[in-house]
Amino acid sequence: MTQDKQLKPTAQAGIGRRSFINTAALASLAGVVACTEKPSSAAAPVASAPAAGAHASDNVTHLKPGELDTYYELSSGGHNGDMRVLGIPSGRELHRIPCFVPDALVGWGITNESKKIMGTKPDGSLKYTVGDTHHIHASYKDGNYDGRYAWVNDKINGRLARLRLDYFVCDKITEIPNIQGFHGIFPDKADPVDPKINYTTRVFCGAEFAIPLPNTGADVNKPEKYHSLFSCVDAESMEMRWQVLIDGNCDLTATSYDGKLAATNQYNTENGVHYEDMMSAERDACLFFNIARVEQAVKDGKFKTYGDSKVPVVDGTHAANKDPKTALTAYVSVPKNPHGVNASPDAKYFICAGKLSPTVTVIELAKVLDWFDGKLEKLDAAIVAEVEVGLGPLHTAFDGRGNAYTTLFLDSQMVKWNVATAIKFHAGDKTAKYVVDRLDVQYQPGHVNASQSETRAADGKWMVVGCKFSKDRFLPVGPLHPENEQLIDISGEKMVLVADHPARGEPHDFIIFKRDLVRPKQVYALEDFPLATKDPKDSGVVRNGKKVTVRLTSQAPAFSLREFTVKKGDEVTLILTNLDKVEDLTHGLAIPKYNIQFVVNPLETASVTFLADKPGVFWFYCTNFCHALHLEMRSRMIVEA
Ligand code: RUQ
Ligand code: CUA
Ligand code: CA
Repeated sequence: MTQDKQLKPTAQAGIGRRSFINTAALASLAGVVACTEKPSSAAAPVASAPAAGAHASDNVTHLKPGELDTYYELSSGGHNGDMRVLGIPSGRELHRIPCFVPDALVGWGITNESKKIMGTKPDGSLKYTVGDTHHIHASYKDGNYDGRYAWVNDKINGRLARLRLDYFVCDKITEIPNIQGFHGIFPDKADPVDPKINYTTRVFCGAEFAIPLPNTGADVNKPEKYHSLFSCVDAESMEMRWQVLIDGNCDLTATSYDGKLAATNQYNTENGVHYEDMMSAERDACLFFNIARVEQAVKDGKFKTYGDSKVPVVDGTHAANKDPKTALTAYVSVPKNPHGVNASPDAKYFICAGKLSPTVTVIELAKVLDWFDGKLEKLDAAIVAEVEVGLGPLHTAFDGRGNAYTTLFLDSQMVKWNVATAIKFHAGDKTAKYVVDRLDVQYQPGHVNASQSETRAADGKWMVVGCKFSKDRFLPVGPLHPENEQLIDISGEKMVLVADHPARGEPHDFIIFKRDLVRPKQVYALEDFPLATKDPKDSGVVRNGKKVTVRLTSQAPAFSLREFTVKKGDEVTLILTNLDKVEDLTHGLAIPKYNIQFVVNPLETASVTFLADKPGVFWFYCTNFCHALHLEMRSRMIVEA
């Protein structure tokens, strides 16, 4: 096969009506979005012909009261800065997990414990109060989720948060040095050299925006100084391990099941500063990292550091990686401004979606490894299919039966296509019909995921499509519309739209997994909190100069102290332990005029520190409805003048 042939996108007969979107057409991307929206007459779900055999949705459109969902969905919350937990198939939102931004319900960003995780300035105030979560992925063992952790990125301030899936709380946040526009993340699924480590020990992070390194203000007008870094964070310690200096940028991230490869799609190989520059080339890249070699280079001391950061940075640029046998990176050419790179559950392929090209590119991982071993002459030969699917392909999900489902943002459609047939078609069999089905969605889908899609155990039951525009699908609520998360049954040949769920802006990525893969605990353990007050009799006020510590406990319907007294000007640390050990018996503590509110779950301890700067009587009270005497659950804080 000639290189030329491999690089030319091949078209499925009858659907290859449009090719690349050019700069002129994209001059107003907003305009493109507006005029491809379907009129509301097209809003009703397109009837799919009834498929042979039973569908997952046959009996479960709505769960009956008291019935539990069979899958969890962990979803990002976009510039809400939070993380969400939903039940699938009901689409009910069960929980929001605060991480990067303060949360009034639980007092995240108010308690000392949460502030320590979030990070503070020298004056004790929060370092950041905004976040933009996009990508969420969980830890793996043997190619499936192991229920230990999940991670989510903050694009605004370049942070990675970890969630413990035993308590569904954020326990660590790491700020990544020398990057901006932190976008894609993916945990590894195995170690590249030690086969005994068949679980996640690293999290890879892609930076979308290139910045001068170091970013001190000296090199703002020197384009050659602008770079982005691909970063690795230790899954357990959450410390930075290493970074790779690259040409172009990172966007989304994927990892192979054998731990040997990670990849990121690149839409700005041009290193453009303006969008016209970023879309000037006909092709960009899917950039592969040889993890074992990167880590060997770090071990061998072949790295630099930038600015104040001590994190080793190895050189992954084109210039430094010309010889495949020593290369740390491989730049696989893919069409114009790709978005999304997803690993197929058979562990063989990464699929890179075209975005500005109507194609998807299938890259065979064994061939990329062959290239690194010097056994494949042309890297482009790792591309085993590059086929047209429709306009604006963004993300791809899988059903475990060889089919892929790609969101078509501009066409407002899901396209179901068969990977093996697409490979046949690309190899020259023009009778191979790789497009299996199309389904209109409402409207402009971004992310998609299917049940267990990003594991070896993809089960092809449910798919959720995150539609960026909901338009006319819900009661109008003013200018800011909810998004439309659509539930689609993919258990049959045809996709069947089952339900619309509104979502507050703005979820991006999500994962859907079987409920028995996590074992959440619903009551804390007293011993887990060094500050816990185990006996209500130990409650009281301890003074140390101007620093005052108040210990108290809660047991419905009372706090252990009826009142406590401090002096104006004291720095007060209030430590509250909830001694109620019954599931669901959470108390809250709010202090009027002191801007304090937080909750303590069963057997949890939390603390707040504040300056008693206002004299008077302050009724602190329980905010979380806990008892018939919940309203009476209040005590006095007396601040003496
Ligand atoms: S990226 S659809 Cu973070 Cu696709 Cu949002
Ligand atoms: Cu305790 Cu309400
Ligand atoms: Ca580009």
